[in-house]
Amino acid sequence: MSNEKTLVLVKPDGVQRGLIGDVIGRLEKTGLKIVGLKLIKINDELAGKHYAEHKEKPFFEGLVKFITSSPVVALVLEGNNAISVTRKTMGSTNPVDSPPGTIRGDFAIDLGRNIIHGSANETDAKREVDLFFDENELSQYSRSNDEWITE
Ligand code: D4T
Repeated sequence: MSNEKTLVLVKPDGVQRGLIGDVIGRLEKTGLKIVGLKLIKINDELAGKHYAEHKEKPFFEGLVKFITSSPVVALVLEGNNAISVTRKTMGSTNPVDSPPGTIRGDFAIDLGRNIIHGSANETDAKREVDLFFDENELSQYSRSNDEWITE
């Protein structure tokens, strides 16, 4: 689909390691527009909802413990193919399989400490944006250079 919104989290490891600026900077430079942004502490309830698909997995408990262990930065990015562009910029789930130049490839070495989350598809993106942001926390605006980013 052309114009999309996607949810990104700079996970606790990214926040603790001082990588918020690097991560957001890389995503910003793609041309995607930041339409929502906040620092929040995820509680068990929100973690359970966000990772509902992994409830039965052996790593679920560790995942919830990790994602609730420190604040995260949540952001909503908007633009043409925002979901796939963000996933490409992030790299693979396992940093070991992420090439240099991707966020995970450059900043991470462990599957359970992979710095960033990005929505996997349109259905997840809608659900996750709604889960983390109220409608009034999202901004609609145009940028003076939009015509130099999207034809
Ligand atoms: P997230 O959701 O964090 O963006 O990651 P992905 O979308 O790329 O990957 P995922 O949903 O399959 O995994 C969610 C989260 O769980 C961690 N994880 C995953 C883990 O700790 N052990 C595992 O074996 C797997 C598969 C990493 C990301």
